Amino acid sequence: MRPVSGQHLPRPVYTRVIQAQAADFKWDDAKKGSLKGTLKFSAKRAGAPIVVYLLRDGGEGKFTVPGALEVRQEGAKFAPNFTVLVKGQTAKFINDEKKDIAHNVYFLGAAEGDLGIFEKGESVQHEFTEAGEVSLHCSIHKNMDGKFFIAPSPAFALVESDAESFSISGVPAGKYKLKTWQKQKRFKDVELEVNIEEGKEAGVTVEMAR
Ligand SMILES: [Cu+2]
Repeated sequence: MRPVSGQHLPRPVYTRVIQAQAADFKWDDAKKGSLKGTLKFSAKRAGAPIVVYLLRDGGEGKFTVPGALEVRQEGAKFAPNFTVLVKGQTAKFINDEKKDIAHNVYFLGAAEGDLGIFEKGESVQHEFTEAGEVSLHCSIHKNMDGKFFIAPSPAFALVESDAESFSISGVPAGKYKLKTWQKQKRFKDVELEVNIEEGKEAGVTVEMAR
């Protein structure tokens, strides 16, 4: 018997949507600069990535959304298991099992939804229209999970667990709030003002304290 999709949804985990204003500003037409930064930690890091992202004062404006991200499911594992998408980007979940194994995808967090059950060789997709943290689950395989961070714009850097420096290029000149998101929260999240100037590389040190 086919399991009924969404039957065992746990209570949603509360995760705020990142509020980003709408604006007519056009990213592609803007004069650009870049940002280079270093993360400094007051204690040992969790073995998990950190995302540094920028929120533009006055609104994010219109930017080109990257093409669909493909997520595979062979062996009842989401691959990639974690990644950063950009607001408006689509994730396509592909059931590429070799055997007749069905999968489901439902997600909780900034976006919540259930894409139903799909068989070997089938795929489902979803456009993530809000920014924030989203956890991925399968109603058939309890241990199958993954995570997305949906960035509010393309101005972000994924800092892997063994890295401390980052750079973000192609950022429209202007004032921003730099924020952090941690896959495993161990430090206080940071909010800093940064100013991106045309043709220049701004520098920032991000202090991550407990
Ligand atoms: Cu599954």
